[in-house]
Amino acid sequence: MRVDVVTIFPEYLAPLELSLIGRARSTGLLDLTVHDLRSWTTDRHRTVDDAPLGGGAGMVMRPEPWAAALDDVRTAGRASLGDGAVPHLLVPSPAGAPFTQAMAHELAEQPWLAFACGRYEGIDERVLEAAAEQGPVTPVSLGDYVLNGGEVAVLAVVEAVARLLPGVVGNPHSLVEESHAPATGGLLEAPVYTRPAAWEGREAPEVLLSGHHARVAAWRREQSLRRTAARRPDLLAAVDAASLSKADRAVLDELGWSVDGGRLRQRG
Ligand code: 6GU
Repeated sequence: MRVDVVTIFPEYLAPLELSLIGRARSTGLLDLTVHDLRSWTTDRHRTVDDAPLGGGAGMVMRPEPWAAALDDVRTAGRASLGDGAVPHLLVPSPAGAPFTQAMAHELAEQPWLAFACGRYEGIDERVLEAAAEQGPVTPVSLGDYVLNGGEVAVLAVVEAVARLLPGVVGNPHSLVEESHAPATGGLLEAPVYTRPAAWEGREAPEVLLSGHHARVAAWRREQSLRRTAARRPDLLAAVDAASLSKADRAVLDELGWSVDGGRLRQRG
């Protein structure tokens, strides 16, 4: 997969040289280039921003350097991926659609992603309009809170996507049962333990030492349901009730959840 990141803080992306993502880059699974937006400025002060039209607080990123940067990124990518190649442009923004594991799986199928990191109040909207005539553009948000710019979101999205590429994570089985994976049915993962079985007076759950695989699986399923009910009732409300066993329904009933029209609903 090819990835291009355009930012005014290239050093912010240095962590992408570490760990599994860094190794994926050095083994050629991930061809990632970070570009400094200021290379596409033409004035002596390398200006990238200006006051918002219509007034208001903060600054807005000017369209000219962005348009030139995205043009050059597209040209360079085509030289390496072929003339018909088009990047999927992701624009981190608190006003974007929430980034999800489902989106990570879709993006992991793409040959080429590009990220436009805004700072200040964001990028002039016409840059995104013009880019949308060249290929797909998706504004993405990490969640309902405000960061100073898109760089942290790029770190998160690149890591979430790249670890799904074949060969990036050593043991592909570890991708199967994690929280939000299709195999967990949209539930959170159960708590995990390792040795020692007794630590500072705290015992690990006895069932995990039993060697009884079916009992371990049933315990983990119950813990997933309890944890999801406590922490993410929104995820539980989205579960297809047809995927629930009798044992699942008994646990959920105890927690105050009933099946209603094929979905779960909290009583009271
Ligand atoms: Cl992607 N960008 C910014 N600036 N703030 C955010 C965000 C992104 N996601 C949540 N807050």
